[in-house]
Amino acid sequence: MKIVHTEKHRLRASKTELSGGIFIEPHESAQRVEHIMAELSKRHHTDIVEPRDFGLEPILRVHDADYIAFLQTCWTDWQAEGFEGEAIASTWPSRRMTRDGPPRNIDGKIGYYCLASETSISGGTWEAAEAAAQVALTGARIIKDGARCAFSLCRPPGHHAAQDMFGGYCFLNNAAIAAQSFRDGGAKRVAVLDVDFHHGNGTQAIFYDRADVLFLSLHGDPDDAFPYFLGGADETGSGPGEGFNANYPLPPGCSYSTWVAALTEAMDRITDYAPDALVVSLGVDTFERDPISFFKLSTDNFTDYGRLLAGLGVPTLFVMEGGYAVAEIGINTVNVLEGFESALP
Ligand code: Q9C
Ligand code: ZN
Repeated sequence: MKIVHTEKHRLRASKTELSGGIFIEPHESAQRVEHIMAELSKRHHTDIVEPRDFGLEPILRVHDADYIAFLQTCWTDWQAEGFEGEAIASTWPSRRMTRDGPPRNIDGKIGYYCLASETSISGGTWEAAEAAAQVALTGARIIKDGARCAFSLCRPPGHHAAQDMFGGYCFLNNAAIAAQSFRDGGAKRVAVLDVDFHHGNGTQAIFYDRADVLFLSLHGDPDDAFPYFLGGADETGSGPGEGFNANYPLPPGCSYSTWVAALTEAMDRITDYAPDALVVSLGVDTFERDPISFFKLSTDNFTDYGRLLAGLGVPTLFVMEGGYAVAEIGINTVNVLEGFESALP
């Protein structure tokens, strides 16, 4: 399958992640893509293409204009304030603090647009995020032009980013931007299946009141896992979107058999929906040795569920999300893609 990749992901090079009360080296690093590219090359996947530039318009179909302006100017504004470190939110419009709109000061503004403070913004973050969205859009175009599947190797990831919020290592919702571009290109119904360990809160929020995009997510129970404040099984959509959102929260220690039972249920929902295109938010942080997650998938399990996904018979765009066991991220990711390709007719 075609793989969309750009070296511009390296522009996302934040030096800090707030974790357990200290600053650590970010889990979400350039090495992740390096390992995936190395494994693709080792296993002779050579059909690698650069993203095209679709401009800001398809990004603005998903994200609010004031949020995009914030991302573009955040680092400059932060430096202009005289702050020494990277841009990190520390105050939010939380419960019982409901004054409307973003404040003028960047220290307040960043809190307005932030959902979790582990994610710092530094120089190049906007440029890398924008390039990752183009990687997703290019993958969608490859499928629109007739390919059965494609892999958009997005970095930074996207599924935690909502219309006007960043966090969880995400800035622009690559999968949602791709899904919306399928709709704008004539697809009647699109499904987004999120198999990252974490709930795709951003994607859910973006499509929650819509019936034209079915969102399904398998993830660590939000009682136990980030992002904590969304991802319950009782979140089924609102208004015209009622019945078009499906969450499968799963417990600590979740085995592959439990996980794949939920996947089978989600796949049945997709089959009933009969979408014209499928976007898979592909996080491989479900791996048993992932440093920040608690599912127990083995390397072979990734090949297995890749095969199962091909059985849906729907044109499929894989969009890279999380996965932090860096030494194995390439093997696990390429296993999904090869499992999928091996089961195509
Ligand atoms: N101490 C994605 O997988 N919380 N994002 C980390 C670790 C944030 C994960 C806590 C996890 C974000 C795309
Ligand atoms: Zn994740």
